[in-house]
Amino acid sequence: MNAPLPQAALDELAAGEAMLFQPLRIGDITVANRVVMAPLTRGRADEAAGDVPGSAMNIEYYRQRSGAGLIISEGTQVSPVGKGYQATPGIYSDAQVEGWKPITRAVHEAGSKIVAQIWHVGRVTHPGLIGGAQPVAPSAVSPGGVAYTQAGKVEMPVPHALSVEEIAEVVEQFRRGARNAIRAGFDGVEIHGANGYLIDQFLRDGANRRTDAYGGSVENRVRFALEVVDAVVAEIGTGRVGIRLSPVTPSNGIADSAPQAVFGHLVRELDRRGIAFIHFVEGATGGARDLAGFDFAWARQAFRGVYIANNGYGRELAVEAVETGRADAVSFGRAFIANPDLVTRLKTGAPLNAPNPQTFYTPGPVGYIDYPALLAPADADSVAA
Ligand code: 8OZ
Repeated sequence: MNAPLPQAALDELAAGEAMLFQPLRIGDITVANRVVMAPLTRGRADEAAGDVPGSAMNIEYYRQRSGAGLIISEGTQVSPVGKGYQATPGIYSDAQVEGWKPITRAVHEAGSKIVAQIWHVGRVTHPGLIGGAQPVAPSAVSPGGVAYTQAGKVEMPVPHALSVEEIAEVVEQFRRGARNAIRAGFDGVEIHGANGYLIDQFLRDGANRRTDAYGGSVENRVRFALEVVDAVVAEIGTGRVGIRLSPVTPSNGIADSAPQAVFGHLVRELDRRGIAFIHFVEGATGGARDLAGFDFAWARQAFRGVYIANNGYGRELAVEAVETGRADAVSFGRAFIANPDLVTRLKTGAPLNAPNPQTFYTPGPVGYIDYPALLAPADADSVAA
């Protein structure tokens, strides 16, 4: 890999000229810059209407963040049972598709691109969030944490181990999610394969104790992920499909004895399929970057599609990562919550607003659409003119 750039060069590049701010082709999607808005659960869909997005404030939230070259939507469950948090939006009903349409339209009108993150939480939920149903997973192993339901904080129960027939149904739900995403005006999808949710549960031997074709060997544990990828690719084409992976995260009680082996095989198979991008959480999601267990530099070389890097990136590290070729693009999560105009701030070196974790998941506009931009777009135009 290339050596890091000297500080003076980084400063100069960060002043608007850096590769980070240059266009990129991500499969069939051309983006204006390499700053990606990471998927962010915000819990502000209309739950009473059936987990439907598209309120005026939902539209405004995404519109405000359209300076990102690419927006990855908050996780959208592919079925009612795939939901793990209050008021997360779905992508399985016609009402949800209609709800997403004004959001994707607003983002496109503002000159950005948006893919839907399609998501199934598997065992990371509670009957109180999924209409009384039992959560599902590869094996009957509890993640050992709590879920937040209308009734308050509750232990996540032991899930039902999916039968082979039921696995095929979940694959079809992901396929439908991808089809619906395109119907709703998204440019593509990101399959949520990270953070201890259903796909990750199949990948890891801590959660997957199966003895059939979906468990045991590395090839068997990767099978479900690839069946989902293949179904989604068959539905919308390789150039519009990416996946998010977190090979070493401990999120949501997930663990594996040998992540390099399982994610090594998966990355090679994804490369063979030619999907548009892999979005890597480097380290513990939202935490330490320096966890052992997976060689991200290897993955960068092994996968010929676009490498989107995530986790703990600031301006300097992001500029350096793209400039040296360690990544093609960099995603920002919490920084995008608090800075609707993050790209402008990164270009100019302006200070960033601090996110308020108290309002990450609360209903309503506070902490959602009221973070200040440096200049209102109209002001920015008049300054430029
Ligand atoms: C934080 C809170 C709720 C959900 C993830 C979808 O970790 C999430 C998530 C994060 O990927």
